[in-house]
Amino acid sequence: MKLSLLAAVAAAALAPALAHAEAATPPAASAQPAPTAAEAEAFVADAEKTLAALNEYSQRSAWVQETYITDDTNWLLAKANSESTDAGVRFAKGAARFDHTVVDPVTRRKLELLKRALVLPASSRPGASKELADISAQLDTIFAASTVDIDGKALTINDLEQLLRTERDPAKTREIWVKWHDAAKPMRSLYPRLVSLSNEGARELGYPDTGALWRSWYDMPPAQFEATEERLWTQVEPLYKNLHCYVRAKLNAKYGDAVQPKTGPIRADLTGNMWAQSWGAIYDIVKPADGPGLGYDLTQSLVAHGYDPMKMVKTGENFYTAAGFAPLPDTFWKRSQFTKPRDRDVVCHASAWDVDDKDDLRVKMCIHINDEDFYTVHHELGHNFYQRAYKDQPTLFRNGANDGFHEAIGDYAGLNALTPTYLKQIGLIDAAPGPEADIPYLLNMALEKVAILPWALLVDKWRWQVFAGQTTPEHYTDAWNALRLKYQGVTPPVPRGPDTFDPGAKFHVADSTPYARYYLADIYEFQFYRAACRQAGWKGPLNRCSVYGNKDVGARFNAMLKLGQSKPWPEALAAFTGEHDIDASAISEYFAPLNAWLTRQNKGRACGW
Ligand code: X8Z
Ligand code: ZN
Repeated sequence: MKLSLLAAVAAAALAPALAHAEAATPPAASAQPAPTAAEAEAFVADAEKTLAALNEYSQRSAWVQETYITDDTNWLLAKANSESTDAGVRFAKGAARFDHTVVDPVTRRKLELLKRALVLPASSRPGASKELADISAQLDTIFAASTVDIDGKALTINDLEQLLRTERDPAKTREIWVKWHDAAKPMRSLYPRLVSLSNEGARELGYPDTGALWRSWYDMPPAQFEATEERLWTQVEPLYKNLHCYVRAKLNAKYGDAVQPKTGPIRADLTGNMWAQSWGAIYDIVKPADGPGLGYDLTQSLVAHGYDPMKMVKTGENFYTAAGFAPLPDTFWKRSQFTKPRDRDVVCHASAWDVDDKDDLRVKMCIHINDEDFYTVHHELGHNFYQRAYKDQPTLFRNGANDGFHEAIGDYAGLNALTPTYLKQIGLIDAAPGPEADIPYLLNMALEKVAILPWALLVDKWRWQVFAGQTTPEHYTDAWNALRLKYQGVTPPVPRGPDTFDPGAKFHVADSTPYARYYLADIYEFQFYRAACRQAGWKGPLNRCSVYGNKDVGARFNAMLKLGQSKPWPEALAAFTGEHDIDASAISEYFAPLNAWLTRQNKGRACGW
């Protein structure tokens, strides 16, 4: 989802009624009586009106900037974002004045949301928000507009990602990896200032640092959120280690000891992905040695069936309309960006927008006709259908139950849409393979859904350390690669020098988009999917379930979506699943047959790194 700085309204999840321990409340104004409930309500009404207008202005500025990057659009966006940040800080501080006022629960929730709404706050010192917005725009532009020379061609990250999917020469994958990571070097001198400006703002709002603010978005104390992430990791780590062990052995068999040793970490550039966060592109290398295999190649089917970007998006839309959702508005088709324009720099990283917070839904992608983007289309549209489902909520509740929910909606659709059952229903394959294809299918899914888990966990662990001052600028890349080694068990193809800024090679770091959301989403989506399949009365293996076309399930799903963030997320979760907590048992259940198979394959191997 695309969030403006202020769309804090968009980025934050709601916190419980009272401030958390980590978020200090400003000292009570000495002798003054607490403001009244009527004053609180008037304050909230003003905030909603003002923020809605500023948010729309920022979104429109961001749309123009991201689809046409120039000095001028950067300037316009930075100005809009700085004004939004100033207002966000003003309202966050204003909301804290009502900490001791007795108000109705809806007003209380809105006040709490306002206090933690910003992603990168700035202090109220004149010029602070503008400087922060300028730095943010510069970082974004370095990421989106940088090119590197590969065989005489100037390639952007969008091109490099495609290249890495299919390049199998390890000297070449190393070159691509190193050149792109080196392209982030100019960010190194900018990032410390972003950190200190944003921390200055966070402290003014009563948080120890920006990381503590980010951890306060989940309807629980920040420390409990960290513990929740760890609990989930304990649940899924053995599965990841099993997958890592198997994939490493396959890479070793293909490339030999000199390129990929039998033990130790996996060389990051060999995974078919710049960040080693999804490994689906190397399915051809790691597929089971015997057996019938997947039975089809989705990328080839899409090409063979004449899919173009428009058809990809129409197919994605159809998944949702078949569940009972209204079709996307005409403006979606007129205003979205589906392909990369030839003549200008744009941000290709996929995003979904709700420009006026009502009906002006859009996606911005640079679609390639392949299985990955088939999935991503469903992912992005999930954001749009969520946005429309909660559009009648008051402004401050127009957001996901938490940011992980927002990411998980389209992923839930994607889990259904990738099943052979569904692909056959929409004519992309002639026949759905039988149970003999389950292991190849689950392996292919694990290369995406299991491989991403440690990565999705570590990106914000790194940022939390940086915001807390535990990692200083001289150690940015070292600390990053230490976390990559610890959680993912991957290593850069070459040692990285002190002038590098490897975290900046990832969109969400350059763009300051929080990342814990993807970790949560990877767990929630399987909870949603299992619940949907149970509702549909599915009795077979989870991986073969598709609820495509089931309007009863669609109606229950919509009931969760339309809550927006009006309720704490456990209530939204329970509305659809009957479960009240985030829990990795659904993802474990889904992959259980694969986990058993991997254990057999890994027999005799020394797993881990
Ligand atoms: O950024 C995204 C989406 C847009 S919200 C395409 N994702 C993460 C990434 O690309 O790193 C989806 C999966 C993780
Ligand atoms: Zn997303």
